[in-house]
Amino acid sequence: MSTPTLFYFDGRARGEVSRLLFAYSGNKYTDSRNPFPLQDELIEKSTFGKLPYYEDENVHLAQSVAIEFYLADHLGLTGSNTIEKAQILQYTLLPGDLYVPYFAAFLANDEPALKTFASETSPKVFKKLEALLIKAGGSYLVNNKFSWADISIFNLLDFFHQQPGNLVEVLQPFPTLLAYHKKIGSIPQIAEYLKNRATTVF
Ligand SMILES: N[C@@H](CCC(=O)N[C@@H](CS)C(=O)NCC(=O)O)C(=O)O
Repeated sequence: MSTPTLFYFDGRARGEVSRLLFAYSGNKYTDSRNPFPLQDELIEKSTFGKLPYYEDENVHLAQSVAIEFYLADHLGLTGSNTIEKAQILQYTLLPGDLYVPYFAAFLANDEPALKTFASETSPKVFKKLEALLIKAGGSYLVNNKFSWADISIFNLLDFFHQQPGNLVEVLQPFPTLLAYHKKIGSIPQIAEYLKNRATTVF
């Protein structure tokens, strides 16, 4: 059996939920971290010419959320009925909505846009998320069960903890989200992964 390979850049962003799912599972994989801009060989190989891209002996996949779904489904973390599955998916698609404006501003070093992101765009989302988590009981986002949604939203909160520019300040008015970030981050396999994770710029 060949080892699965996850191709991404040397950063967290759209690759990190898949890495966290591998860490949670304990399954072996090759964490292929590639330079930017993408080399022709990888543009050719990947489904749509972008990363992340995933390969194992059964499937070749693009799109971060599709790769996450594939990994999470093998772990039983994608819900047990249609409603749960759809609710989990709504959370796992949310980080991308914040990555788009964040990276547009971050990569352009656009200070005013970064300020708007930190003072308006992201707090609006976290206010909603905090209320949803409280309504769900404060521990897990969907039906009181640990799922892919929790790994994905944990990673979004963690992204805010890691990014420069004191982005973590955005989370301070949301104590339930902060406690949730701590709790999911202390799941033993996840805590072990985070302890050994190298620092990257995104
Ligand atoms: N919707 C896609 C977005 C893929 C994407 O835009 N990837 C970026 C990095 S996050 C990329 O490969 N950029 C390199 C390029 O466009 O050459 C996903 O979620 O995987």
